[in-house]
Amino acid sequence: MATTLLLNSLLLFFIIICSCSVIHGDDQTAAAGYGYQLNSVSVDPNNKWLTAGLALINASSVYGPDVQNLNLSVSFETPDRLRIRVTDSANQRWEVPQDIIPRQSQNHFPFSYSANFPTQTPTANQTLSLSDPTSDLIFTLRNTTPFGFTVTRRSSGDTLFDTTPDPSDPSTFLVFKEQYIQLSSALPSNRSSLYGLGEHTKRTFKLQSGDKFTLWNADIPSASVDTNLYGSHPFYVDVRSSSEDGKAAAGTSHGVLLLNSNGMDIFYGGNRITYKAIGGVIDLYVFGGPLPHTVIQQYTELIGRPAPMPYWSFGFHQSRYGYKNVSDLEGVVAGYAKAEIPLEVLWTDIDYMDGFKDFTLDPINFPEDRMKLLVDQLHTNGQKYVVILDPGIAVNSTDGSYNRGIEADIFIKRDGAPYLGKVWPGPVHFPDFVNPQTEIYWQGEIKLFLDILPVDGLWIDMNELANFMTSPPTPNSTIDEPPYKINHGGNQQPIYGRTVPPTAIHFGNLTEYNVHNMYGLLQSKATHAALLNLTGKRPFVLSRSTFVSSGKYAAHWTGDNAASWEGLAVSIPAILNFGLFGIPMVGADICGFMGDTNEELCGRWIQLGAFYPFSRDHSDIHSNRRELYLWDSVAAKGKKVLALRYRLLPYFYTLMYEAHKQGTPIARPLFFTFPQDVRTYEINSQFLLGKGILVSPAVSQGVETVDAYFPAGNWFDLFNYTNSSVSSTSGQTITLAAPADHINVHVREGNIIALQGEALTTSAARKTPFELLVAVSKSENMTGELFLDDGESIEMGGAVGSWSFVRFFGSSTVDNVLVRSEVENGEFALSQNLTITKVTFLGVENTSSVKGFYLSSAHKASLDVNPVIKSKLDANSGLQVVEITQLNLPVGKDFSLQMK
Ligand code: MIG
Repeated sequence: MATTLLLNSLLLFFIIICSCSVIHGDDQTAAAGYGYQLNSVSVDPNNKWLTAGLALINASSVYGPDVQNLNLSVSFETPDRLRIRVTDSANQRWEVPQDIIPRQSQNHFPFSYSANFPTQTPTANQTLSLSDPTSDLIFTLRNTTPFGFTVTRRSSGDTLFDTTPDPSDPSTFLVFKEQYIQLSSALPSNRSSLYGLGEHTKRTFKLQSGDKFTLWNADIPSASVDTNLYGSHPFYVDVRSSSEDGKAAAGTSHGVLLLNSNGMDIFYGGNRITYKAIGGVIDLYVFGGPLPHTVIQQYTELIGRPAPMPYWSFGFHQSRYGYKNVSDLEGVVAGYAKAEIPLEVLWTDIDYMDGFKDFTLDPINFPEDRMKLLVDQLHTNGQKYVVILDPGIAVNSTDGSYNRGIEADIFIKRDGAPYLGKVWPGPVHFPDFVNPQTEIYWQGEIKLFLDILPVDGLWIDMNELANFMTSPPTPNSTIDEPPYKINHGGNQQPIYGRTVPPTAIHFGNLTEYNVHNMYGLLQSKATHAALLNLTGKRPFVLSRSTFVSSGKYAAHWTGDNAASWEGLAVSIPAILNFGLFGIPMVGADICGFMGDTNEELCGRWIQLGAFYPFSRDHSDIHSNRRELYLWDSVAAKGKKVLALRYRLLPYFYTLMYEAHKQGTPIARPLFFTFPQDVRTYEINSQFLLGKGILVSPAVSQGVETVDAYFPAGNWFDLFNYTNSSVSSTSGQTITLAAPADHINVHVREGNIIALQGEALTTSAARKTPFELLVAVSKSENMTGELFLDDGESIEMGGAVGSWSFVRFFGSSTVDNVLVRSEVENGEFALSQNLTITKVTFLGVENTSSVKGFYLSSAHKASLDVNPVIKSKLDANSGLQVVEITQLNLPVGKDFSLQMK
C-alpha cells in the first residue's frame, strides 16, 4: 500500500500517499466489498494531466482474476472534451489503436484544481476538482470507499456522469478484471433522456429504463428487436430536461463514448447506466455540448467526420436478392422507365457471382459481355450500378483471388493456418483487414474486377464477420469462452458461434476477441481507399457492419428488416441513431426485406423511404417482388414522393456537406432544432431533414390520419403550398389527414430552401432551374444554405473553384419581405449557368397586398424577362402564397430581393 504507482516521479510536483486508515475508515461494508481505493494522486507540472493510482480493495472470485493496481488519467483534450482513462498500471492491455481509429493527437488544455486536496493528506470523502477555465466540464475525483469520480457541468452544477459507488451495492462499483470491466454511473432518471447505443432495433428512439444493449457484431437480422446486430456504437447523447437547480435550459446535452472494441453489455436502468465489457480498458470521453448538435460535432471531431457521398447516391436505388439474370435486371430498368419513376441506381446481390465467389461473374446468367452492355447502357441513361461483395474468399486453388491471398499471406489465422470458415461459396478464408498488406490485396482484386465491369460503388455485406458454421472453441480457453457471458443473440450465445472464433489471430498477433467488432470498419476503410485510388472519384461504399468512425468511409443500411408494419415503424429510430453515430447516409430496405410485402405497406414505405438519407428498395430471394412499378398504387405514390425528393436533392446534398464538415446528421430528431421543447424527446415516428423539414409518416395499417407533433411555429405542406399548413402556437399534437396517397412533409417558418425541378435521374434534375422557397417568419430571421459542386470529386468543399456555397437570409415585416444571398466562391455556380427562376414566399400576411418587388441594383442587368407575380390565399392559415416567376437570378451572384 505504501508504494505509489506513478509512472514518472520526476514529473511530479506532488505525491500523495494515502494511508490505509484514511481509505478504509470505519466503513465495514466497503471492506467486505470490491472496488478500488485511491492510492496516490499527481498532476503534471503543466496542469495538463491528472494521474491517480488505484488499488484493489478486495479480490472477488467471479468473472476471473482482478487487476490489482490501476492507473487513472484525466485530461481535457479540448475545452469540450474530457477524457478519462483507467488502465492496468502493471500491464499493457488491448485498446483501440490509433492506426485503426486515428484520433486527434493529445493537445491538452491546462486545467486548474481545487487547492486543498493535493497539498495535504486527503481525508475520507474529500474531493479534488479539475476544470479548464474555458470549459463547462468539471472532473471531480472523490476519495470515497470505494473510489469514484464525477463529471459535472460548471454553468448549472448538473451532474453528468457519476461513478460514486453506493457502498451497499457492489453492482455500482468499479470492477477491473482481466476479462471483465464494470463501470457504472448514476443518472437523474426524471431529467435525463438518453439516445444512441447500438446497433439495435428498438421500438422507441429514447432509451427506456430496463433496456439492455449487447455489443458484439453479428449476422442477426434487424427484424429481431432488442438484440445485438451488425454494428457496435458505445456512444450516447444525454438530453436533460432541466438541471439540478433548474437553471440550465431544457435541452442542455452532453455525449459519452466508451471507446472500447470488446464485447460488452450495457444496462440502462433509468437512474443508472452500467457497462460490462469483456476486455480492453476504460477510455471514456465526455463531450460537453451543450446542445444536441454540438455534441455530435464534438463526437465526430474525435472519431472523424462522415465521408462525403456522391450526388447520385441521393437518387433512388433498386435492389433485390434473387434477380435471375441480365434480362431480369434489364426488365427492372425498363419497368422504372416505363412507369416514369426515377431510378438512379440498379443493384445486384450475390446472384451475379459465379458460385458466389467474389470478383467473378456467373457465365450463364450474368455473362461478361451482357453485363458490360448493361453497365454501359445504365451509364448512357445517367444511371449507376452497384454490386455486392462478401469478405470470404472461396478456398479453391484454381482461383486467382484465392491464390493471390495465400501468396500475400493476408488471411485471418487460427492455429498457424488460414482460418477456414464457410459462407455462400462454401469453404472460405477471410482477409485480415488489420494487415496493411490486405488493403493492397483488396485493391488489386477490386481493380481486376473494375477492369471487367466499371461499377459505381460497392456494397459490403456479411462483414460482422458472418460465418455459416461454428468452429469448436479452443479447449479451456477463456478467450473463446470468457468467464462473463455477454448477452449475445439475446440468450447468452457463445461468442465463438457463427463467426471467426475469438482465438483466431490477426496481423500483429491481435486476437479476433479484441478486433472482432472492428472488422466491418476495417473492410469499409480498405474498400473506400481502393475505390478512391482506382477511380479518382468520391467512393460510394455501403457496409452492413459498422463501428465507431465507420462514417468516415461508408454508408449503412439497417440490414435484414421485416416487411411488416413494425419493420416500417422501427426504421425511424434506427436511422436517427446512425445520425448520432456519425453515419448520416443511412436507410432501411424500402418495402421491407424479410417476408412478403403488400401493396399498402409498400406504399406507406416508399412514402417514408423517399425521405431516408439513403433511399433503396431491397428484398429477400424468398419473398415476393417489390419494385415500385409492380402495383399501380405504389407506382403512383412512388412518383409523387420521389418527385419531391428529387426537387429536394440540393437540400439533401447541402445537408451532406454540413454532415461532412460538422458531423450534423441529415435526418435528425426534432430536439436537434427544438432542444427546449421537452415534448420532442419522446417522439419515435417523426424526424427532421436538416433543421426545418418535418416528415410525419403514417406507419400503421389502415390509418387515414396521423397524430403529428409540431413544435411552435407556422409549418407549410411541401406537397401543396396552399393547403394543410399548420400553425402551432406553443407546440402541439395535430391530427393530420394522411390519405393513402399522401405523406405529411412540412417546412417550418424561417427556412429558405433551394429546390430544383423533378426528373428521372439526378443528373437531369441538376440541369433544371432553381426555385427558392421562402417560409416567411415574422418573428425570426430566415436562413438557408446551398452547397454546389460536381457531385463526385473526392473532396467536398476542397479546392476553391470547384464548389460554391450560398447563404440565404431573409426578414419580414407586415408589408415587406426581404430575401438576399451571400455567395462564397461563386465561380463554380456561374460556370454551370445555374439560375433561380422562381421565388415562392409561403406565409405572407394577407393584409399585405404585394405591389411589386425590387431587385438590388447590382443585378438588375440579369433580369432579362419580366417577372410575374401571383398570389394565392392559403385557405388553412389565411396567409398568402406569393410566387414570383420568370426570374433569371444567377445562383453564383449575391442578390437581394424585396417584396412590398
Ligand atoms: O445471408 O446477399 O443483409 O441484404 O440480400 C444473407 C444476400 C446475405 C444479407 C444482407 C442482404 C442480402 C443477403 N445477405
